[in-house]
Amino acid sequence: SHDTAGTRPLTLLGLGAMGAALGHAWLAAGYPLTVWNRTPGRAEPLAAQGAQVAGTAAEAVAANRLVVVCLLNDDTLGETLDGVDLAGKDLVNLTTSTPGQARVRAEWARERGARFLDGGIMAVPPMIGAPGSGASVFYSGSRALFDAHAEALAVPAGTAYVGEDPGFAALHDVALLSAMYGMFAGVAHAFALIRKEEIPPKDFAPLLSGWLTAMTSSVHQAAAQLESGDYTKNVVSNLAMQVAGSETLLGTAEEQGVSAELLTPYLALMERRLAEGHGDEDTTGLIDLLVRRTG
Ligand code: FVH
Repeated sequence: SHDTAGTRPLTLLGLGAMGAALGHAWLAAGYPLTVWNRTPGRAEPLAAQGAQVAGTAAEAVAANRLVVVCLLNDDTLGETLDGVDLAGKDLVNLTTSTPGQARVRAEWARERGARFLDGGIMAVPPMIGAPGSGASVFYSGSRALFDAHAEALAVPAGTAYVGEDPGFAALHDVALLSAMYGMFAGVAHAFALIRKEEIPPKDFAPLLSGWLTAMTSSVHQAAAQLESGDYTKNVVSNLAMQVAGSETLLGTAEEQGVSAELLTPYLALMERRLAEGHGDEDTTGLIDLLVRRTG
């Protein structure tokens, strides 16, 4: 039965940096754990903490209904579970994949008689099992599986169920990571601008961090505009003004001897949107320029 009782045993396949952190968290919380890793030596620290070490992936899967997999990539998962009996198993895939790979993997699991839940981990290993670290995992796929194992799944990190579509966890994960890289790009450019001056980076950092934090409200503004379809609603800094201002950004980069290569793609999109007659919007319309038309 798929009850929700306390510390039921589980299996973990993959003991890399992330898998090991997950394993330690479950053991520390008192969950009986069976583990397997291609390179057996990596199981030793977990064995010392009380984990059962299986000789093969098939043995590890056979040991428990709940099977968590955290391997390098989707191909690795396919190789590891090839020919393994998954009938009646609850398979939770914490291996990073694309949404498309997760959907195919969900169907693959269903054909083998397993329930499937995909997870996108928003954390690095030291954040796992550390309350207050901010670690979280997006889950999508079988709601029944998510509910049945809610307690165990909440041990390593906070959880958020984002939909029945098994691709949604990966999609949320990658969307957030992609936004993060946009922020990293801006941060790199900002530090490059001050690099040759007598401005200590450690004095500049709190100013930059505070500004980025203040600007996060733009996320909600964009969401509200996308929901309403009116990109001119509550506009504070319109596109015409921002494009005019971009000359100052480029001029400053030039003066400071800094390549503007991280900025120019975004500025070019702003110019395109303005040229299409949307000077009274802010930057939400750029999203429509990014989405490729199909058909
Ligand atoms: N570490 C991180 O910061 C990120 C945070 C967000 C989520 N990712 C994803 O988590 C998956 C696992 O990542 P990891 O950090 O544990 O990765 P590694 O330390 O490199 O461990 C890889 C494990 O995969 C096993 N493995 C690799 N190839 C094979 C194979 N052909 N057959 C069986 N197992 C394989 C490897 O085994 P071994 O090398 O020890 O024998 C490790 O167990 C990943 O999707 C991240 O994107 C982590």
